[in-house]
Amino acid sequence: MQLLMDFSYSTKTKNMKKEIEEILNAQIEKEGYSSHLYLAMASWADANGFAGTSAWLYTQAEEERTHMLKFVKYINERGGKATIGALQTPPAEFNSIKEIFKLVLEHEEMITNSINEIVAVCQQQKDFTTQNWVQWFVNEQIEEERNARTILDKLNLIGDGSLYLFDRDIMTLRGANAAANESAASNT
Ligand code: OFO
Repeated sequence: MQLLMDFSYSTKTKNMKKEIEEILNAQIEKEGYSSHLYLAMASWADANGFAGTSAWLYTQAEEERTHMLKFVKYINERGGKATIGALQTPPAEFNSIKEIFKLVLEHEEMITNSINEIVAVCQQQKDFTTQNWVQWFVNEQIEEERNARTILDKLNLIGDGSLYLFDRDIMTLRGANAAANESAASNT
């Protein structure tokens, strides 16, 4: 009796080169860690009474999870094999809201470099389909960095002042930046 199912009948063609599969799988881990990191920050902000900031970070953590899923689904759709590994433990303690957003910006700059590296590997490997697909992330990173910089600008303006209004209004920045991005896109 055959106990194991035979998956060799898969109709998917292997359209993905090893180099592309590897770098996209590495990005799954990075997007997963982004989600984890922002969740840890959200939890810290929540526990310290920053309801608005935690809402922003919880939403961001969800967004990062959808980014990770996009990579998982794309790799499998193109006949590659997406792998899900263990994630590094993010920090549990932060010194301030400003420190959190400095870390967010640094992290997003690292992700931007990582996405650019994917584009470079696509060009080397002449995988123009993946290069075209990953363009969504190239644009997304412009927004991610802009969001973090806008928030840091607000925090610099506040200086040592009260964070009450910042925490109350932070979610409106998400909408404002989305509108700015849309208008920038429609002008190109
Ligand atoms: Fe997935 O864009 Fe942030 O990390």
